[in-house]
Amino acid sequence: MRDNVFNKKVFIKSVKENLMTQYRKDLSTASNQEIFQAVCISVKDVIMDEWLATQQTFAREQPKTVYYLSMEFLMGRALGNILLNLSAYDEVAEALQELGLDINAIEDEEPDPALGNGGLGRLAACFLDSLATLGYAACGCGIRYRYGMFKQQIIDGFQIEVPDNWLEHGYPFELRRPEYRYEVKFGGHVEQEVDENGKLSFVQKDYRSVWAIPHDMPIVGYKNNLIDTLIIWDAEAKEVFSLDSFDKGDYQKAVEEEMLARNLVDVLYPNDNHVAGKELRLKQQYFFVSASIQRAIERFKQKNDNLMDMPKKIVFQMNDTHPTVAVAELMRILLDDEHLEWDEAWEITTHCVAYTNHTIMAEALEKWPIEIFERLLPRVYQIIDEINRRFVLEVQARYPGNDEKIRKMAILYDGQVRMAHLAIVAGYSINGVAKLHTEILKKQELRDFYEMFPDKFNNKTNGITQRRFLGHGNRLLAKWVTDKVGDKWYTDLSVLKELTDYADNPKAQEEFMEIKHKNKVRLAKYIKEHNGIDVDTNSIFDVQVKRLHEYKRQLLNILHVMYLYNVIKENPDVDIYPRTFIFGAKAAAGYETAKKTIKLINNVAEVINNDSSINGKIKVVFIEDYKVSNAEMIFAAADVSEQISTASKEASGTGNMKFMLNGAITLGTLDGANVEMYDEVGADNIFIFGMSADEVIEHEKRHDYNPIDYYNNDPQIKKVLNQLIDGTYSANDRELFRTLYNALLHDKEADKYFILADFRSYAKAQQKVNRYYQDKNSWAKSAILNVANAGKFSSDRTIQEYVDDIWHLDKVKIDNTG
Ligand code: 26Y
Repeated sequence: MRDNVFNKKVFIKSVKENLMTQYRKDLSTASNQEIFQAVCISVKDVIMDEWLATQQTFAREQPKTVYYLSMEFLMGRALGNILLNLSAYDEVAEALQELGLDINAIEDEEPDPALGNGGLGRLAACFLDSLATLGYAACGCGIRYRYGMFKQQIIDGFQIEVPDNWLEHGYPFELRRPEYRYEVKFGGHVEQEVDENGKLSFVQKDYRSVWAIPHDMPIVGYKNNLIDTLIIWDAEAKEVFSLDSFDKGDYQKAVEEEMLARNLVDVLYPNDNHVAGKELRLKQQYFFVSASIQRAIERFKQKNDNLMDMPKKIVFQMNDTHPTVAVAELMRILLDDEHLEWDEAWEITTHCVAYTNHTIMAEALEKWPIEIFERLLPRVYQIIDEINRRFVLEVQARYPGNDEKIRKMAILYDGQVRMAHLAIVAGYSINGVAKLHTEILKKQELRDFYEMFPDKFNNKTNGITQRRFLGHGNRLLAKWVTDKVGDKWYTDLSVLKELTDYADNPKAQEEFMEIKHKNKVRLAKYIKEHNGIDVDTNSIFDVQVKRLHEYKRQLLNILHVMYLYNVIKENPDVDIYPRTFIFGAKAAAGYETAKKTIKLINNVAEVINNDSSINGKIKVVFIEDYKVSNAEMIFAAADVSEQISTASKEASGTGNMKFMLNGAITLGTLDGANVEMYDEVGADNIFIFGMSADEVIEHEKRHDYNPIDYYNNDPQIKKVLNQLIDGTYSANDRELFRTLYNALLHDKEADKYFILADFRSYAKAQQKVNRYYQDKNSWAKSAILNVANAGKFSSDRTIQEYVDDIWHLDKVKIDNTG
């Protein structure tokens, strides 16, 4: 079947037919968007067959299934990735070429499904790719936001947020399945009833409810005929609203339900690592979690009659605390709908749910006011109250008379529900996302819990899918790698180690740098088209792309650029190899400091790029609307990867791994997964600078850091900081960047992220980069060694560890003969 459709001739015919049936057009009149849709329909044909075969195999073999519960799935475009995983990319590219079409232009017609903010959402997407490829039964569960992550426009240097209407033209790969809907209830109150057996039961009354309608997205495994499913839930009103068919009470209710359904899944909250505490977000959480759990239990019951067997067949992995209400919802269904005893329900729940922590940043820890929780989810709240009551008894038994422990560990405290505590108490596994991060969790943030439940804690260092971020994003390097070591790396990234043999080989080095250059030309073209800036493709491409956050320290990077510019101005003959500093970052809409940093980067770019006296030695580019699709191209073109977070703050990072895989050399702190990258690649092939996590934590404990000292004692630092408020980068407006200046020197927690403390060490590392790049062979060798040692950072490795240590899934083989 598959061979047939992707036979060039057959494929072309099928695309033409689709154009005719869908649009009554032929190739000469169809737009690229219409051709894109037509191509997708042809591809979908193949997918449908394999998808069905997979689901039939699952139904027959009943493998244990992981339900990956996540508020975010940052999928990126599907078409190219699906073609790659079906091993049809080249055929389709050639077929399109015969029609005079460039496959890249057709791929560009697909909107990025951006149902996520950043790292956590993209990790979920990589995990699904690996789960399908490794042959496991997995179901991603999330929300079908009508508007995903906003599109970013830069106007006059400022970030402007534009709604992301990704469903505008319809999304070709989703399948709406209204027949599998579930009801989700909000509000009202709980009444106790005695049933016919004299048993007490709890019933939610006077609630408002909506339908959760699943939309399935295919997750295509790499060349294994297996297709897993990502379910994204849409909300619909229960009744079609009609003005005259209700009495007064019903009318009110119908209006409320209509409004509830309409707003519920409207938009993704664009906050990364920062809680806004909006009630609607809690509604979103409960909505998709309740629907997903109802679905999992119903599927389980179709083939099993003993609920106590659930942990053998189902695991719910909670992607951070966002879906943690799952704990109470599972309990509620088991208690109220399935009529189990508390102890039975708790036994099942605590063997079915597991929790991944992605951050230690205090402002990202989810706490909900009890008042909201109780009003919105009255029965669920009762259950949390009971879980808390029992847990507090346990703590008291373990630490008699120690009220401090209860204050620190209770789930309900100070009028709030602490979601992480609920996740930890109920979860049978708690994992961090890089070694350093997990150690910090155990020793600092979650120390009390680690002491009480040491066996629950484990590390799962993050990973990325090589299929998208090398196979699709960097076709030239992918081919080079395959020429050198074969194509096994697509499913076993550890074979990249064999590239080590080529690191010293001058011919291989030259080929490698040639490929890097071509990728730089491709990015330069994109920059020219989008920014109107000419960049020197022989300059060092020094890249920092990630969400904008103070702890990620984009400010350190741009302050260093300002410093370099001063150095060049003062000493025009200074040895500086041409460098292009490339930034890409979205700031949360309400995050003022972050937005100011974007403005600063753009203003610095404006001044430096237009100063002909520096002969184009340095340039600064801010790439608008950083997203998965342009990220793939950016990683491929990078020479230097900036991973410069304050040590201890970046739980793992995953962009760092994508750069490494594409042969960029990391300039970074010993934070998150950088530590493990350092271990893999060795000190000679990575530029490390700055304070260690222990040092940072010590200073934070002692409150003894004083950035003013750096300002007073280092004239070059002083000069750069003064330039924030002397109008150099603000057309003489001395106020524009004063908040940034004050944040570094005068605010209560001045320079909270130790930018000035790390500045000199960073500048020194940058100087090393400058020198090292001029030794072309050494640079090429190090770059190749980065690729060669990136094997550990495949999400296939990560997923296999989750399977072995936490999920215990069964491997499934899909027979494609039928
Ligand atoms: C608003 C709120 C509760 C919230 C929303 C999004 C809190 C956190 C987030 C997102 C967090 C996130 O993306 N964390 C990142 O997870 C990556 C994958 O594990 C890590 O690599 C990265 O270091 C971490 O910042």
